[in-house]
Amino acid sequence: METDTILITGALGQIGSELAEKLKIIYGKNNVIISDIKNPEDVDYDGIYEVIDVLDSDRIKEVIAKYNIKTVYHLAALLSGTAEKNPMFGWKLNMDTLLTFLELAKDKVIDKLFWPSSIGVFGPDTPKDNTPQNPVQTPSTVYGISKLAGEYWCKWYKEKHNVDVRSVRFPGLISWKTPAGGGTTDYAVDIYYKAIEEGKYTSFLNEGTYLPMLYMDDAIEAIIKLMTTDESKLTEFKSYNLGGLSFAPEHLTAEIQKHIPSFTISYESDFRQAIADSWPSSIDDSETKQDWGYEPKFSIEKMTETMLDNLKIKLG
Ligand code: AKB
Repeated sequence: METDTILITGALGQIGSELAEKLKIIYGKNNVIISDIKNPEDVDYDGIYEVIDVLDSDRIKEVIAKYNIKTVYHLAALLSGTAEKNPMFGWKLNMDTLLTFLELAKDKVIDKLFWPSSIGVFGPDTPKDNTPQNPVQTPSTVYGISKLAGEYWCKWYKEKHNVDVRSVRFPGLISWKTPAGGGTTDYAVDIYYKAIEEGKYTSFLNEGTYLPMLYMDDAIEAIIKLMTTDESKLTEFKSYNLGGLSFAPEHLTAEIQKHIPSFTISYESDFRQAIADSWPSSIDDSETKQDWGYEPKFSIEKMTETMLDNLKIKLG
């Protein structure tokens, strides 16, 4: 595989921390530059770390020039819950920074960009079950509006300036290495921590709230597969649907109880219930499969086993 110098923004987050490790294996430690806003003294990472506030485009350009970066995975963003509480900052962070990287790609400073979209682009008027690639999209959150606008910007830069920007619509992502932060689907991560730490969990989403979800290993595989697919095979220039799992809190509870029989759940929904209610329950990703052969591997059973085994070690 050809060597590429890579920058990951928001790299200390849930996706970035796992993507960085995988990319280091593929491209080599010195070809993967990770960045985030934390001071280096507070970062435990085996590799090259740079402090970047993604709203500072001069700093981005400085780091890109320093390492001759050609590919960017731009992950820094505010998720649905946090953006809803801080709408103007959510819009600015999610939108301005995407445009910075699209402009850099247009000007040929970088060659390739990955940018995650989300099931947040769908809304209450979108068909809920097996949501297709291009249904009616009426997002009702700041996050969803920013992701939908971002998708159309990606398409515009591709069509007008032939920018190589690639994107997937992530569902809820479940992982144990780095906690999720600020999303509506976060309950599906928190529940595992609390199952081990306290043997019980109060869910901020109600029983019966089905959402599309994916285990992190499958999400990372999807990113890498999309980014290494021949550009000529890609036909969707906004963002690709990703299917995977679909479940409600009671299904995770039942799975956890197979390992921790005394585990209990209670329900106290908050403002995120309305967000979840506006999102799909399951996703149709047939166009994704057709274009670049994405195939997730983790079932709810395998995911639960992996989460509990690893968190037991991590949490001591
Ligand atoms: C969120 O809940 O905001 C994210 C997402 C589905 O994009 N996990």
